[in-house]
Amino acid sequence: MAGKPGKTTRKLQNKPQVMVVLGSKSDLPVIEGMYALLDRFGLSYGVEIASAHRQPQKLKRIITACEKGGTEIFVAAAGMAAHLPGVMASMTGKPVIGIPVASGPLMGIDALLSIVQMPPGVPVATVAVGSAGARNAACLAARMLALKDAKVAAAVEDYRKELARGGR
Ligand code: RP5
Repeated sequence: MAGKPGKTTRKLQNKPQVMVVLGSKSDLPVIEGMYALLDRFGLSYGVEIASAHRQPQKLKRIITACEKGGTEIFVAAAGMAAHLPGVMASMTGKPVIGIPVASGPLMGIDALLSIVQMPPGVPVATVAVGSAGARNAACLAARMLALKDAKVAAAVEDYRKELARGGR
């Protein structure tokens, strides 16, 4: 299931259901909490690093390959003037979940506003700043896929019950 960062070709051949793209390798610590949740929900995933500003061609190649491979949901994490999720939403019709990262002197306010304030017609589902947002991105992706997959739906309900018992 797991697609740990740094093994691009293998992950893309694996046709991940959920593709996570980061604006920089410096964003990697923010998404660490996603892996266990995505595994728990039984979702295959890949992780790539592609800056919308510095590597737009690489970003386009990743999205094209993922769409051909059957990726259903894209997640993007970026900081500062975080255009990555919005640019990805312009390149695909699949759902895009954006995670604002608190990098730089504005501590994530810049990224939050950059990600949430999309123009009409090009949505990005924006979650909380930082690692809580990353975990919620995994939960939101699972809830979306649970609409058509009973196993994922059962895993989501199991997690909700655990939270209700006081789990975190
Ligand atoms: C954004 O700028 C990245 O997503 C990162 O959060 C921030 C700083 O990037 P680096 O200079 O660390 O590569 O594009």
